[in-house]
Amino acid sequence: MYWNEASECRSRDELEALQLARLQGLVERVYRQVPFYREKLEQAAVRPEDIRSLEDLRKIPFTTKADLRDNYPFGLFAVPMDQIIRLHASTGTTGKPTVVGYTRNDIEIWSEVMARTLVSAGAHKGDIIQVAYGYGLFTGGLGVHYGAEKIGAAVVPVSTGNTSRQITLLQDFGTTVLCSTPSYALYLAEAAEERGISPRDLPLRAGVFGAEPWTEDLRREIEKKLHVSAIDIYGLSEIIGPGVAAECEAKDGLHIMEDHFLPEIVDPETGEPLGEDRAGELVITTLTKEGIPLLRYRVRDITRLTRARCRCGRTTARMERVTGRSDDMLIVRGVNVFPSQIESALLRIPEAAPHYLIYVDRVKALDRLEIHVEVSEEMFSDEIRERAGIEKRIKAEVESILGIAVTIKLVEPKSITRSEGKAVRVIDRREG
Ligand code: DLL
Repeated sequence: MYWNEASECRSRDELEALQLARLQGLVERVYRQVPFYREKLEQAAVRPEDIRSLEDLRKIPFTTKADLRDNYPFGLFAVPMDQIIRLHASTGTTGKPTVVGYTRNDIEIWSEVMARTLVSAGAHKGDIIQVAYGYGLFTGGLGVHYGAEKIGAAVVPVSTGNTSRQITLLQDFGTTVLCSTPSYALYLAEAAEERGISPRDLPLRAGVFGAEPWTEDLRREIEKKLHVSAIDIYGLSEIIGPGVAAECEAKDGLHIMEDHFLPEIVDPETGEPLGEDRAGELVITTLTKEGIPLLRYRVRDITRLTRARCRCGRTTARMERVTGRSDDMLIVRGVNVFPSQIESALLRIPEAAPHYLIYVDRVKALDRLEIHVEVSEEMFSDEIRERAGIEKRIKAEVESILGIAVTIKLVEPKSITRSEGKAVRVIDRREG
């Protein structure tokens, strides 16, 4: 099922011709309207007419999150403020948030790409879509909301939190599609179970999950517990919000909405473009956005691209599920560690609950990784000997994946704070 077959299934030649025309228009526009870009392009000795093919994209300098922060709040906007009808912002870990502005046309494009996303996840008119992403400056809630309205579904704008109410709505309204972070979906499934409600008895059919990295194992766990087909959706506020890429029923990579977002993969260290199927940092150029268009934006997420035809019939490039970010990748004793690797290991141990928290400390100049893992109620009350056995098995599993020594600490069920939005998985207590 497609929302917009003409756009999602164009021939590659047609698509690339459209991308080039849009790219040329974009460079021309920002050169004229955004002093920051004019200066950057001039420094690189690139003029709009130098963009003659998609390969010429490489001549354009990158834009980074630091550029957005330096031009806080509206310095990179490409239209007068009276053309902006919405502002969103993402909370940075340091300093000022990054602010994005949307024109009416940007909101239309966002609704369009979210409509494609939801239909590709199996939603349609007549569905009851419970939006448990946060509404507010975060793009998750309103982004999904507009897409759901566009396809003609009934939207339940419940936002995050109030788990009891979420469950009541799932039951009473007969929600058919749930949209939330994957960690919250798992939490909801467990909370429902605790209240003696079996998701099997609910009409819920599909889950549209994203906003944080998750694994194939977690997908299986959520699908089993919530009794849904779980689809991965991807996006970031700087580019538009959710709606940048989404899985189809084949669940074999996320289709990038390539007529609006031009993807590249580069080496995170050198910035050199990498070929098809090589893992590296995602870079996106927004081809159609008016409010805050971005040229070659360094997304920091690590993935790889394929342009091989998908069996769903869409012709757009697919990105592999994001395993982590180049900047929140942990380096522990010189080894690169992604929280998702630890999650996969835990999900292979039946006694371990997929709730965990990774502490990184530096003890006598040596990095230490301690992972707190929740166990089931029965296991926790088991004898010390049995618990030691489980700890040992988890340790062996994690160490075999990471290749470094870790300490495992089993903690009481429900003792790790649940998140309603993005899960906090890492507490890095190292100095400097
Ligand atoms: O998280 C937008 C969004 C909302 C996406 C709802 C999907 C669903 P930001 O708050 O700007 O925007 O965070 C963007 O979150 O660069 C990734 O690191 C991470 N992220 C988003 N989706 C996924 C995903 C929204 N499916 C940052 N898998 C991105 C892995 C994801 N990471």
